Amino acid sequence: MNQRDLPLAFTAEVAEALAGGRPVVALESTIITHGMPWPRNAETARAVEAEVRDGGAVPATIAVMDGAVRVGLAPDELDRLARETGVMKLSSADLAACLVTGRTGATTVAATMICAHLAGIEVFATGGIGGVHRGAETSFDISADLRELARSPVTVVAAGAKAILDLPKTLEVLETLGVPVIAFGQSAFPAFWSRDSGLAAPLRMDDPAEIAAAHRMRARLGLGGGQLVANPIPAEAEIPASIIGPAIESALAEAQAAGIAAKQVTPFLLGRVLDLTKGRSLAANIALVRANARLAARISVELARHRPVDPL
Ligand code: PSU
Ligand code: MN
Repeated sequence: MNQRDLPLAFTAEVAEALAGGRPVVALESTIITHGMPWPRNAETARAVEAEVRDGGAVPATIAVMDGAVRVGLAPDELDRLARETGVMKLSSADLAACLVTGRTGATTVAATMICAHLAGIEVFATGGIGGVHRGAETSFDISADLRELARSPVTVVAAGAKAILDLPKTLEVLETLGVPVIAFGQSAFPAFWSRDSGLAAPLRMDDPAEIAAAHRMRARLGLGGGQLVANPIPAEAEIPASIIGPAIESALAEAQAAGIAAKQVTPFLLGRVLDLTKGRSLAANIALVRANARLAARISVELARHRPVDPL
């Protein structure tokens, strides 16, 4: 497929970086529209972009606007997205419909992976991935993020998965799908607001160059799909289990009582945990997404130093 036939609209900065083989990091937009309240969402989006730049890479925040996948947003566009209400939350299933109807859409991890790959971007930073929800054995609520990790060859840097999910089941599904889950710099799988979920991560790496090399090795082996890099939240921003645990339990009980389902589940739980922790969860969320942007930039720098081997 010719990239010119795709509904992609690049900023000049991102297009030039990609053409020159320089490091680029994709960033998602659902965290802006559905994950954090205004105006902290806009401040965070700008801060995350600045972290990527400080790390020597070009940030490409991805969203759908005016019938195109925007790869990189100008500062005023980022602001508009952060303020706008009624933005669609786009997962794999919604992307095409949003493009043809001309609506504004924010990309989840799944949709951002699809767009990043089409745009030629190999690494992407976010807060936490979606996963297997608690009670999935009856609700069947399993995020499309997991299936996309198995399909799109993009390395995703996240702070693990949120403890609102069923983490053992999330790790099991990732293993079934053949997705490498690599804890960065420690052996435990991190749980978003806490550094240690109490579960061992399947793999551990301490060097961004190794993560980049594993990304390229997967391509050489013909393995589709990406890698999940689980980067623990900075220690100073961690929320103790005694505070986050009860907040999560209350949020889950409220969601169930209110009959919250499908796409509303994750935004509802994040919003309630924010209120119940009196904003502490938001400060943690901002710290971890910034840390993930820094690590993603380091990985993208390594990827740019080693261009892929041409296929025979
Ligand atoms: N993690 C956050 N904030 C978010 C999300 C994850 O800290 O807003 C979003 C991501 O975009 C992720 C999505 O892809 O939630 C998962 O939604 P669902 O569980 O409906 O697939
Ligand atoms: Mn879901």
